Amino acid sequence: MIKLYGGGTPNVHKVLIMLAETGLPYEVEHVDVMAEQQFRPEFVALNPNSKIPVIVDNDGPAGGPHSVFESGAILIYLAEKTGRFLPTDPVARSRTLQWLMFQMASVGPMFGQALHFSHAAPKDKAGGNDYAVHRYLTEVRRLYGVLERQLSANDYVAGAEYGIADMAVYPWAGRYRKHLGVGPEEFPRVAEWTSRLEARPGVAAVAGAIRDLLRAGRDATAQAKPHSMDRFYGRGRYLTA
Ligand SMILES: N[C@@H](CCC(=O)N[C@@H](CS)C(=O)NCC(=O)O)C(=O)O
Repeated sequence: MIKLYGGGTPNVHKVLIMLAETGLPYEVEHVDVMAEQQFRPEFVALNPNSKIPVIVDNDGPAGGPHSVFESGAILIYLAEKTGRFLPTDPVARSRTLQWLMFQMASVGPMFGQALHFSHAAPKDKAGGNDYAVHRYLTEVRRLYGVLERQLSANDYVAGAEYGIADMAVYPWAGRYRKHLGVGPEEFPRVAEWTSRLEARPGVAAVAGAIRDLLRAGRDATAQAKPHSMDRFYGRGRYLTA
């Protein structure tokens, strides 16, 4: 049995999709990041970086429990465990890992900042956040353009086959388009790829679970103490772990 420590976030969504696609038995433990549960010693022991998702595989490579943090590393671990969604052919494998790293290094962080400054950040003294909003939304649109070109030449993000690179990109580029003010007609191949992924039984199977986790996250945000919000958003007052 695999335990997924998570909540309603795109990085957790990737792992839920992989678990559903592979059919591995799993259970979810909700970590309320708005209540600072990610800083509890037992969680820090699993992820020194205090972020979700984390998995613990009770049937790990050495026979006992094995924990993995960072969603990209979790996807690779589960792909290697099951022999699925990461090609063994060296060329196709290298391409999948390149696009997975592109998601981890660019799509996730930049979309995250764009959403933060568009929807969550308090206004500055002049009543806005124009510089930050433009900087990150410009980068988001550039990244959509990269994906559009790639998906115009290939059925899936890393080439001809569906795999962990699609699972990593979809929860961000597929699901947050509207929140980022990007119309479906702007990047039609990305929109078509999104619909194709959403028709997959594995992706559809976890849509309800991620909605429930997102709702729990919204409720937790509404109840979060100002101190926890400052810490979660890294507002500079709590520099120690
Ligand atoms: N690169 C990490 C990012 C994980 C991440 O940012 N998780 C957020 C979810 S919103 C989190 O746990 N934040 C809690 C915090 O920053 O205190 C991954 O892909 O796993």
